[in-house]
Amino acid sequence: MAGDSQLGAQLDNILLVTDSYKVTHHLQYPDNTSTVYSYFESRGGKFRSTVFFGLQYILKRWLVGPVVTREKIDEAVAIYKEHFGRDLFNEEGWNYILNHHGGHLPVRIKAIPEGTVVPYKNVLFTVENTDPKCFWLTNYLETLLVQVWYPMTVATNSRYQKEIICKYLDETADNLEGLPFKLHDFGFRGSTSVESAGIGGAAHLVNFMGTDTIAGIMMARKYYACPMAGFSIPAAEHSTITTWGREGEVDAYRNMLNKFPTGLMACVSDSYNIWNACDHFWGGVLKDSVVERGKNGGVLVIRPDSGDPAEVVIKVLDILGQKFGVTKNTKGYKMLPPYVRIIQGDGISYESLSTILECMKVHGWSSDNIAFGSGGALLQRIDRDTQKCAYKCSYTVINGKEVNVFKQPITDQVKKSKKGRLSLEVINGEYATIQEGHGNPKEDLLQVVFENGKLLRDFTFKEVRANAELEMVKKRQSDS
Ligand code: AOY
Repeated sequence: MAGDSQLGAQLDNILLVTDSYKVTHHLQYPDNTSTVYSYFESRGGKFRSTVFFGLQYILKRWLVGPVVTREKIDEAVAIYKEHFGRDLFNEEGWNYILNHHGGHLPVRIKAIPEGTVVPYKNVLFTVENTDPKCFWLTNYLETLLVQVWYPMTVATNSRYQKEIICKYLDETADNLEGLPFKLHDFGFRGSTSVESAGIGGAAHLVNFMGTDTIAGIMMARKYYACPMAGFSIPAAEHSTITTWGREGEVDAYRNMLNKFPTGLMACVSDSYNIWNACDHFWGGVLKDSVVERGKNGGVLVIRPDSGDPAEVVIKVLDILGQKFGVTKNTKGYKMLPPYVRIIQGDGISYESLSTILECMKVHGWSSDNIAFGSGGALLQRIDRDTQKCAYKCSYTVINGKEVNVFKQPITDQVKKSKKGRLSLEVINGEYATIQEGHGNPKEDLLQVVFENGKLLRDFTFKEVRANAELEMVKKRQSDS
């Protein structure tokens, strides 16, 4: 039992990664059911389009290869017997997969390529059993597969923030060059687990290149063949400043300049009085050192971390502008000298970004002076309802007869589901889900990514990023 814990738990037991009630569902379908076909969609939600991302991680982590073994079946038998107080587990069905499929799951999963941006209310992936005896397996997998809502929703939320920043750079900056580093992931500590931080961190990196969430980098490396998906810089936290004592604040800042004499360096500056820190320390006692550091290509990034974000950002920019001077860029907006920038990492969300950037614009400041950090709102302040993610059966074969199935609750039209076999096509330049098997297979954008235990498509992070890139960025890249 090498690798097993004290309780003899089989690691990664797919038989146990489901909701309890699903363990009883093989007994509930009509007699002679031979196919169950289900699909996943965003039924609506906060953002009109979703970035599809993260299914490949789930497939590689849980479904690829001979994932059913004698030991896992034995463990599931014992666990479910105790859990329900009786024998309900489909031991025969799982034994069949072990004996007739070598433990490979007899299902086919078709999905839109990862990184694709699809309007909500369209099919994103479909699942069906490939062995008629395993009709019950399709929805046994729902619990695990629907967890794709998380990476998909983080990638979507992050991309909508990229759209906002892009718009303001387009209006107030010389170019869009800085965009990939304008929203830095601060969310590791606010995540519910290292695994979640990895998944969410990687999802943010679909759109951006800056992160402090190392777990996200490791996830992109292992599951999406990306050697280094994200970058960071030396930066202070409050402890590295406050340990110098209140009287030692300026010495702490001077030490930062000395220890990091070149390149980008960020310093949180609100430990006591952000106005004083900008006015009398960075722009006063330390000003010559900051300017000198600039001559070696150094960039000091000042980080306020409290107060009303929009107000604080404007006031910090005004103080730094007075102290270090300002120039006007090609669009007529104010720029600090190239060796001083700011990063706002407190209170950043999809909602607050527009407020801050609009406030900067109104006050004549280019958005190129600032970068943002986001933690809780980026990786945690979302749920499955943010994009109303759901997995529903739309087609079945019973007694050899094909049946289109759906739900249509009188109490909620939003919960109405699609009917029949589905294909995702572009019609008149727009994504459309074709129902009831009426789609044209040649036009179907859903690709088989998994079949009978094998991964059939392996997307690289580079492909995912290219698929998710903003239209404005793609246009600028093709123009130049
Ligand atoms: N990191 C840019 C690099 C990162 C951070 C991480 C929570 C950074 C801060 C910074 O400049 O200030 C986790 C809070 C901050």
